[in-house]
Amino acid sequence: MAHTEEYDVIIVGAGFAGVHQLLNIRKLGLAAKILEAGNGLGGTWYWNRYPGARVDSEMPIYQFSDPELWKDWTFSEYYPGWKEIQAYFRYVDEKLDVSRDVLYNSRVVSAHWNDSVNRWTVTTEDGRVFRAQFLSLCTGIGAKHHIPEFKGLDTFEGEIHHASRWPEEYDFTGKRAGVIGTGSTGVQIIQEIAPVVAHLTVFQRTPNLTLPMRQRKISPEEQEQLKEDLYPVFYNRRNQTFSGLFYDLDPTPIADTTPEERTLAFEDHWEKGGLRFWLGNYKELFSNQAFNDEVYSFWRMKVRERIPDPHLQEKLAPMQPPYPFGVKQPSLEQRYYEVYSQSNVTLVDISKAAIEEITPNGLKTSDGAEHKLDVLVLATGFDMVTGGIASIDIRGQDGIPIKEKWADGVQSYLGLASAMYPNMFWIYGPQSPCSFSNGPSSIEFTSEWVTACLKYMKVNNISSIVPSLEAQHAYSELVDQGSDALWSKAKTSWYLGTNIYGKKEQMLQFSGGMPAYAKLCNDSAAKGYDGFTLK
Ligand code: N01
Repeated sequence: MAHTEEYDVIIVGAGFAGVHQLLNIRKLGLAAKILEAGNGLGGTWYWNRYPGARVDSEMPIYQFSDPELWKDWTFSEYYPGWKEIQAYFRYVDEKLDVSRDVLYNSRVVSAHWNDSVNRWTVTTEDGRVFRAQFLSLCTGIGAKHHIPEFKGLDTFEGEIHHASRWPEEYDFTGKRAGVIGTGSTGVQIIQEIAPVVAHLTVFQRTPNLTLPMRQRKISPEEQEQLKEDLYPVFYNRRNQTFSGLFYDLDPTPIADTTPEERTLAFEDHWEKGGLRFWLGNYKELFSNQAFNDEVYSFWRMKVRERIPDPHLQEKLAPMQPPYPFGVKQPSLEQRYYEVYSQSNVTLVDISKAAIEEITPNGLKTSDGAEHKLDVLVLATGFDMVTGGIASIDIRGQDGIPIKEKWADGVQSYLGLASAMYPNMFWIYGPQSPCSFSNGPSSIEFTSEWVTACLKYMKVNNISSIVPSLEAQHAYSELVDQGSDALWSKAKTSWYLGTNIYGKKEQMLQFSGGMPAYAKLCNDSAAKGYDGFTLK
């Protein structure tokens, strides 16, 4: 029988959330261990090292807000790439010795609650067993990658890589590459590899309504000045805006604005770049179809200016919106549209001629064409938001695996806990603001909330906490209402789980914004953790 290691808290995953949890729980004097499937810190930035992977929140908002950490760190670009973010995690590790409390190469496969001792028993793939009073799931929203069941996939004689399982080294020079998928991942890979491949074939089902990144270098001097003047303001501002960024949605009713005023606002967002045209736009973007059409028209005009070929214009920025603007995540691009004017790049519209099968030499579409390939990149996404947690065999008071519970739709209380699963929290998971918010903004808020809850329990001698079913139903209904707006008009969207065949359609994230979310969580805590049963 395996030796059992005892801790106060087991944390699953060593990305932003897991590291933040560990550093804060350490301060409470509790013994915590992170179990991490990979061989390094970074979470999504450990796994997603495909060419061109970079963050879409601008510097400095995408890092820990602890001054001890930001005062000695400088990024070189406004939107840092994966290598620099990995280096940042190594810096955090050197400074605070995170790794002494991390077990790498340790994929958690099960977590079972034992009511009689108030403890979780957690096991890893290699058979190690841990027991802890608390379980903190920091698995992120993209832990489970998705490979569609393409016919003949295993017959391909070239190389196949899913973007989030990228090899340490890969040289595209002289290769005929194919990319399936034009989500955020696909866009980043396509613009990065187009200049080096012999030929690139992009298989697009739905165009990405991308936004200009406006990437730029940032000098250490400029950053030092910003640190003195603005960093604390940026970090304090994060819980005050819808998306945890330092700019916000504009609540002005469209009816109270003029077309000229709106056009000037669009121009301003476009020129400043980043996510502003989306998360700094008028709030009605997500509920007012007529206004959404106006936003789309502006977007289409800007994009078409960069595409000389009218056929390509229609494929990449069609006259009819493929879905309301912003109800699927827009990717930030740098030279994406220019790529398609290169003579070595072909765009295949698989909404017209679907992928029929993968052959030993390439990919066949339903119009009979065979596209010859040496390497096939799957930028086909993830079983987002729920996949990471549901792939662990988690059983609570009733012994039912959480995956079974969630087969009919995810339910939670406050997007961080689940009825029947005591002393279990998740950070940046189902029904939290997740990717409607800048990652570290919502992660730090929830992680601090959980840490304060553990402190409250310790001080008040409380050994278990679990949400009531009533509170869970009420909260989940509130989250579901968020899908009433324009969100469901996209045919496939990971926001609603419709990117995965057979997954229940529901809004998986809290879409009311950070301030509303923080208020719900803080109100519960202020009332002695209202909605929870404490023992
Ligand atoms: O995944 P996606 P992603 N046949 O699901 C296509 C974050 N992220 O990895 O749109 C053919 O968005 C699918 O087509 P369609 C970010 O939150 C951030 O790109 O369903 N095609 C789509 O084009 C993002 O939103 C960054 O018609 C198929 C693509 O594959 C989230 O992760 C970078 C198919 C999947 O797009 C997910 O992004 C990367 C099939 N059977 C990711 N199945 C940053 O910039 C799927 N597709 C920080």
